[in-house]
Amino acid sequence: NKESSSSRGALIVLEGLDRCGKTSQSGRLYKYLDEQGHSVESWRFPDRNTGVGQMISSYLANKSQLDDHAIHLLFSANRWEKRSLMEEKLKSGTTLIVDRYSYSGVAFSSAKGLDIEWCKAPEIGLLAPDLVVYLDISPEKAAERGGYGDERYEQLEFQKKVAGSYLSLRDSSWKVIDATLLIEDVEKKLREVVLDCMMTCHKGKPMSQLWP
Ligand code: Z5A
Repeated sequence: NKESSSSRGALIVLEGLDRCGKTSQSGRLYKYLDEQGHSVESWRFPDRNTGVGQMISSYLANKSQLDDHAIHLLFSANRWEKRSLMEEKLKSGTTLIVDRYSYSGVAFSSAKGLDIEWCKAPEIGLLAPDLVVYLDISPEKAAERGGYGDERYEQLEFQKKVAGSYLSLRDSSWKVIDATLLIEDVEKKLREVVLDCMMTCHKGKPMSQLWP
């Protein structure tokens, strides 16, 4: 399961409920690392630019209907279609800041009632993040941030179930940051854990695969 490597980039994943601030923080972190001279890219899942991503986008906009299992597999396929590029980038020394990953896949589908082990299965073999940061906010507080749009899943009752799913997925390696702090304070805490993780990857921490 492990591969040896040297001086590689770090795979940083941001997770959390809708409106927790992932997009804002990814942007700020990217800008900071880039200005510091690091090789860094900002990614997000779903990646709506691929063929699979367009099917997902239409589903999220309620323009198409799909069986819960089928959409789960599409979200997973969307990560698989980026896997080799992801590995290439990391090996060449580029750090990737990824807004949502397999944990979103499992949290959202299991919140609909799908079996959690079934949900985890198609993710096996994807690259394991070097760091998962959970931006912690209650569903109620998140809903207050500008309200929800028209996309599927943007409803308080469903977000409460997603929060419960995330809780059962979290392990002690995750870094949890209070997402209700001032945006600059979240940013500061995020930088600290990310720089620390980048250092361990730079020193030769091996890459591994889901689920470790
Ligand atoms: N999904 C899935 O089911 N399966 C999968 O495998 C994957 C995803 C990968 C689309 O995701 C949906 O797909 C998502 C999960 C599901 N559904 N939901 N819910 P998406 O990534 O396209 O959408 P999103 O994650 O929900 O993104 P978002 O709405 O853009 O939220 P965000 O990125 O976490 O937050 P933000 O845009 O940075 O901030 C939201 C607002 O809060 C904004 O006005 C900010 O200015 C404000 N904000 C941010 N931080 C703060 C602080 N600290 N204080 C005050 N206000 C703040």
